[in-house]
Amino acid sequence: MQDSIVEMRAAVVPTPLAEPFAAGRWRLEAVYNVVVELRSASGVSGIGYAFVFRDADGQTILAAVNGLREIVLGWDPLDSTALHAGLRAATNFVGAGGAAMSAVGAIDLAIWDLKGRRLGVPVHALLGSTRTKVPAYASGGSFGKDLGALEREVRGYLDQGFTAVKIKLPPEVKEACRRITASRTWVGEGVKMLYDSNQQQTYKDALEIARCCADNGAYWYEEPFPFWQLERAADLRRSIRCRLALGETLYGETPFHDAARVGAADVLMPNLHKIGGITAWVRIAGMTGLAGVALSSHTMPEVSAHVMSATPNADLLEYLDWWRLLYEQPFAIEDGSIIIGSDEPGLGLCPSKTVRAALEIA
Ligand code: SMN
Ligand code: MG
Repeated sequence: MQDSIVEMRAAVVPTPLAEPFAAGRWRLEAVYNVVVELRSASGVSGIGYAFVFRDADGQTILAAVNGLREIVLGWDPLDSTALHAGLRAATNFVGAGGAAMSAVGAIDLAIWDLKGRRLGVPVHALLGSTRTKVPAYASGGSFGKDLGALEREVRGYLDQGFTAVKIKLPPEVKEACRRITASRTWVGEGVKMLYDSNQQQTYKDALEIARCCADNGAYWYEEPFPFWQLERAADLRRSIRCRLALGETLYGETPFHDAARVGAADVLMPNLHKIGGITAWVRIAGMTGLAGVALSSHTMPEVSAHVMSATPNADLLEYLDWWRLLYEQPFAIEDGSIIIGSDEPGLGLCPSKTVRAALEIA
């Protein structure tokens, strides 16, 4: 059974969005995926991913991944906990977050894919779950859209079978509340609505928006404040009636410990590559589960479906179709759930032609 990683390839793969997306300070036309492939002496390979909003940031993570090659090569992929610790130790001085942590995350994801393929088991089963249907919400609602276009988009999600939808809120309180009250009338009682301020609000404005969310039965209100203001989020959370979610730009494991400790959120939203991969997810899931906080994965739905399937304190998975171009057969949506629909072991995702060409593999 002993094995050894003998090769690492990585590349930045741009994936254009079907339409431009505006959220917080971002105006996006494409995302840039850093794809990492590891191959072991036994001939098995695994692929992991990170993504960013600019090609230049993708190149920075790519450099960080390549800088970790000397740690990764020669390691037994089944010895993934120690390898993760080795990667964390190697990046300690460059920083406990940012590109270095995303590099660790992408490599860790590749290791878990490789491990599953080596053992002939899907990653969700390695993590202790046989459930292949993971409840999800559709995420979109760019605030670059007028109300008519927003309504068409939201109704489109319902037509696809989603029963939960998240939209972005612009920073002006009146316009934010207009979108909250209007969207409630489009979807009816049975559909969960989620609203995201992307770290753009003052305390007083956030209070008002949260009140509007509560009055309209929102499922959660997301990220009113900059990511480091955990205590402030905890203060707000104590004085509002709707649930508060945050965490998509937190790196590594420790800020999730801090967030749970101060009571910053009802739902924490780790992003798999930013936290350092599946090894980190398992720790965060344990820690937040004990603290009574729910987890919802941020982006990368196909990969996240595996960890969400095996997380007892999981809330809804975030679904966006932005990653479909990376896979031969992206997972389908049925009745508002993402279906881990492959009998393949590991992450069950065959790389698309575009990814294979970028990595220069067959
Ligand atoms: C978001 C952030 C980054 C990329 C896509 C979407 C957003 C979310 O804040 O919560 O989905
Ligand atoms: Mg968000």
